Amino acid sequence: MKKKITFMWLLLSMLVLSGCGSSRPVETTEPTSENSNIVVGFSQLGAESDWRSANTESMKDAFSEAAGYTLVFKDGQQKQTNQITAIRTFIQQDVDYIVLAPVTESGWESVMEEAKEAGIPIILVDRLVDVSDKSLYQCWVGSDFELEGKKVCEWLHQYTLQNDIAAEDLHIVDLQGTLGSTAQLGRSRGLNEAAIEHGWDIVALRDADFTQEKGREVMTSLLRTYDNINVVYCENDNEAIGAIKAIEAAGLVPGKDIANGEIMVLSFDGINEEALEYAREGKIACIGECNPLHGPRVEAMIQALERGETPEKYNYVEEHIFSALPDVASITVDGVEYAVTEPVMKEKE
Ligand code: GYE
Repeated sequence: MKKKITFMWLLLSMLVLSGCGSSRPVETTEPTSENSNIVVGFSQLGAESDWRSANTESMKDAFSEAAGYTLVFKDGQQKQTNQITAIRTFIQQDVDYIVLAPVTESGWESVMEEAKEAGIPIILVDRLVDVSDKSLYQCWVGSDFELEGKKVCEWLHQYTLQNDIAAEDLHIVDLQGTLGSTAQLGRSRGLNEAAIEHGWDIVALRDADFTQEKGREVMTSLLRTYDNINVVYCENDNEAIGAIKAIEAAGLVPGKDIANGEIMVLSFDGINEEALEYAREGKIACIGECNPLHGPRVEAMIQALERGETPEKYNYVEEHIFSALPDVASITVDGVEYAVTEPVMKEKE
């Protein structure tokens, strides 16, 4: 039951309703073929990282006018209240689909019910929402964040075995992503489980909000507080870049030689050229890839819905693991082997 209400049409009717157009005649002709685009409201959570910028670009490319879409894009600036307002605006505009990249998992129930009552399907991208009624969203595409965490930790475990580093000699700090986001929850869980399994020392966990500035700030303060940190697990590349700046500013060296006082940096994403360069230099020891190019995937889901099909509910993307260090050639997690590859940005799909 597609509405195909055009965006222009909708703006004109809003002008009439709000009275702004009352002094002028308002064109109220029926939509023509050129304005029969599918209208997609996309609530992006923010612009905190390079991953996010690549994701936004991928979505904008996929939902172009040329492809038959009108994209209404709203940047939530990392605030859930902004995203809720955006969704309410989309409902008022009677868009055909709402795509939501939620900042955190909780607190979406009521606004998603409003969309359901209005008959507007919601598609989730990247992170998930924690709602008991899963019919509030049609489907989701994103990464298995816990698996990403497990992969990076397994790399670290193998590295310590290769280099005779005792588990109890690892003193790790976790620069967490935005607390309560699916990416943070999964990656933090991956580390926590590996630490329990291997007996690693987790010195501290701190929120660094997936940004470079927070990464730098938090790492600076951790280095002042603790003198035994030898591994920093950064939950994205922007935090890692910030952490490296903090390590160097403190007169320390980011690198693999933790037995001789270097601090090993681990990270996620693999989309930021600066971070990939650091990985090639060994300043970042290992990056768990996180693929942001979801635009064509979400577009394919909308096309399936348009054809009356039911897309798979949960869609995980395949991801690699990067390291320039020769120590670990491959890792095995949950029975699956992953080759450790050169830190080179993967081709856009
Ligand atoms: O890793 C980080 C971004 O949710 C997968 O959010 C995403 C994460 C990504 O800010 O860079």
